[in-house]
Amino acid sequence: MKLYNYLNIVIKTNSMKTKVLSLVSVLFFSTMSLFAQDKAEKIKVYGNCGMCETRIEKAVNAIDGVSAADWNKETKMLKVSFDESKTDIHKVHMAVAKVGHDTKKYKADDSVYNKLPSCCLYERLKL
Ligand SMILES: [Cu+2]
Repeated sequence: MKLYNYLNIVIKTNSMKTKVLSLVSVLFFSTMSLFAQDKAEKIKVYGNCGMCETRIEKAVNAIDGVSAADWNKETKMLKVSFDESKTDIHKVHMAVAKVGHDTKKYKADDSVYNKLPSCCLYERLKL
């Protein structure tokens, strides 16, 4: 009888442990998936008009790992979401500079800037 009681307790404890373990793993994996969500950042990108918006967003969206890019011509702020395991914010800076738009980190080549349509010739940063 004593042995039966003992076994009964062991079995109950074990099923409790299993429940706690599965709860812990559920919490763990949901936390992991939160971390796996894309990182969102905002950077200033110099530009003027709707054409600039198209050019900037196209360049940023072309980066592998970028899921969203939105540039606002009023605020000059670019909102970008990306997978941190695939790319980083430096690549975003470089991509917009490459198509003629200065950021605070990278300046576009004069040759690229000079080829922009006249409506896009924003006032350049003195870098
Ligand atoms: Cu423009």
